[in-house]
Amino acid sequence: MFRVLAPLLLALAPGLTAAADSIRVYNWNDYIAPQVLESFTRDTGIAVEYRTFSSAEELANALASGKSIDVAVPSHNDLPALIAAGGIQPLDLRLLPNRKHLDKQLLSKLAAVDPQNRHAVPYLWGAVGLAINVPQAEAAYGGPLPDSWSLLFDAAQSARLASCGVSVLDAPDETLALLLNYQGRSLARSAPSRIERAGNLLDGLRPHLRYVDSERYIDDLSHGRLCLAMAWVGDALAAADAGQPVRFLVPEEGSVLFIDNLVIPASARRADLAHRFIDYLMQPQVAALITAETLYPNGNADSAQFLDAALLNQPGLYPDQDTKRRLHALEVLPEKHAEVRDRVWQRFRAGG
Ligand code: N2P
Repeated sequence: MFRVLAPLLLALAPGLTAAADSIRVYNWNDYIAPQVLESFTRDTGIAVEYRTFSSAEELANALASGKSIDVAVPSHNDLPALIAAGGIQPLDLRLLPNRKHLDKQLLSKLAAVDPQNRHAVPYLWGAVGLAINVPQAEAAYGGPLPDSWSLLFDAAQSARLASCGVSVLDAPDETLALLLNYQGRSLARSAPSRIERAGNLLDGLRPHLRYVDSERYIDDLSHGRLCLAMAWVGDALAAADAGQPVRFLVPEEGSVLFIDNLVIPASARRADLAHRFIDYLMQPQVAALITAETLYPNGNADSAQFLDAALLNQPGLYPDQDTKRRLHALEVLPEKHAEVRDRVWQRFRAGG
């Protein structure tokens, strides 16, 4: 269950304290600055057992497994179900003085999925888009590329790109929302039969895809092994930073935004220390460091002063006005549709 990808067990020197304070943190892959974990342990004496996941499903399974987790990072659209199931604890705001640095607008948006912001504080957020290795993709496509999700969702177009490598995130809510939006519809308002048909369309694309995965693509994009990937913004920008001619595109049909949040699961053994960790991450300088390292925007209004101008103005990182108009927060899928979504997705991911 716990994939130990970047196992940073930052234990205190044995013997320093009899029962060392430690917390278990479960975060998305490539979603922190490792030096922040080190400085937290140095400053507080609290060790962090840090593990990562790469899909909402993996996090949901871990939370349902009963294994104790002190801090987790669910996306906003999964908060209502988690709260309803009693999967996460209300936060003690008195233990989170750095909460004052958070972006008020973002908090009020989040209140729609977490009434009064009782359970979650925003961590990082961002857009879903297409990461395109332009020279490779144009060569395979045979000319200039349309600024459209058709590159992926139109089977004739993705077939032309298959030779240089196409991938899709292991993210059913995002993918289905984008496909239905491309078809002029909305996932949240679609009947199960329409979700089923969307799944059939995805199955038809499957032969053109290298894989459905949210982690492998980061390295592959950074090494020129994929020319088109449905991507989360920071992962795409990381490939550009690695020197590849990769562009992050929010296509003309628009796209979805996610807001990922720090929460304390019901299974936490050390809610007290979890609050300290969450508060630590909300220091503006720490938030800035995390954004600089991950290339994801943060929810910390006071961190901007600690960000390099070059980073603040990096195209794509903080979406410009025009792009913002085309972005909408991922909608919450009605609980009764989760079953059809999961069935359709498992089939697609496995190979159509
Ligand atoms: C970064 C993970 C992004 C999280 N690799 C999307 N919710």
